[in-house]
Amino acid sequence: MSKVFISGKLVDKEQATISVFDHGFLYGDGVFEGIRVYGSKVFLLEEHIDRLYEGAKAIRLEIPMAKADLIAATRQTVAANELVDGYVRLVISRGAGYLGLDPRKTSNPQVIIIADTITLYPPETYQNGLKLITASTIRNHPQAVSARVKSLNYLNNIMAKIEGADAGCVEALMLNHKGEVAECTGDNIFIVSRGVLKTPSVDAGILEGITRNAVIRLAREAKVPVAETTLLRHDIYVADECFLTGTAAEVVPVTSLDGRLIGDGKPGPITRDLLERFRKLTRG
Ligand code: PXG
Repeated sequence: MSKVFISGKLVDKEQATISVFDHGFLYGDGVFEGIRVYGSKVFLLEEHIDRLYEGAKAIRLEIPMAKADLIAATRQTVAANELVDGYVRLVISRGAGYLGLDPRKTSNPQVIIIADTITLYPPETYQNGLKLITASTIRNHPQAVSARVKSLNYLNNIMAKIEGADAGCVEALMLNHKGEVAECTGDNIFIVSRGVLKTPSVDAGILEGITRNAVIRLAREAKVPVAETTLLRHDIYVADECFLTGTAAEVVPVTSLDGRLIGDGKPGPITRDLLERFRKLTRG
């Protein structure tokens, strides 16, 4: 029986319910995190918790728990579910109010922690790479709610995901309001060009991925030069290598974009090395 943390305690998942008046449900008013569990340990938990609190602050939502208590509750939920390798979802929603936008009329922000198994890409994907298309739906405009907030409103990304699925792709590239490369619907993007690892900077209007940052650290350890820089689709078309990073995907090679093969159409050496290093980091 799986246990969910809600209202300050662990309950059976059937008992883990929220109000239909919760503004997380009515308006997507809240923030979330998705975190991996490897060998019973919650991976980079503090970084995820920091991002969650920063996002909540940006949307003026006060998480009704101290960081240390939320960290402890996350570990407790993983342990109660005897999760060895899996996924933890933290959801903070504004709480129940009335049928109107005003968050001041809500009370009881909800803190929910779900520990579950995770569906991964099949091993072939890591050997052969993914095909991508560019979605027409752009990433959140930076002058709307920042893409750095992992908010409960993912509609732009969901629309882009559908565009990808229509084209037979499991991920899709999203551009920003200037037409620059931002990221994929649930993953950050990197290319390798003449030996340099490049990825859009946070200013491009992206989620600052925890996996992205871990991979940048691994690349620096491997003495691969890293540049956080503006990328255009053309840069990806002519790149030597391309890969995505994310909590679920880890490091996944990309071998074509909009029908253009990237490099020789096979996962490249720097991609494979970083994938290997990431696996060592997470699996010891
Ligand atoms: N960009 C976006 C838009 C994301 O939502 C990432 C990049 C990668 O960030 P991390 O911190 O995971 O390296 C994400 C991650 C899931 C799932 O269950 C993952 C994400 C969002 C929704 C679902 O796989 N986001």
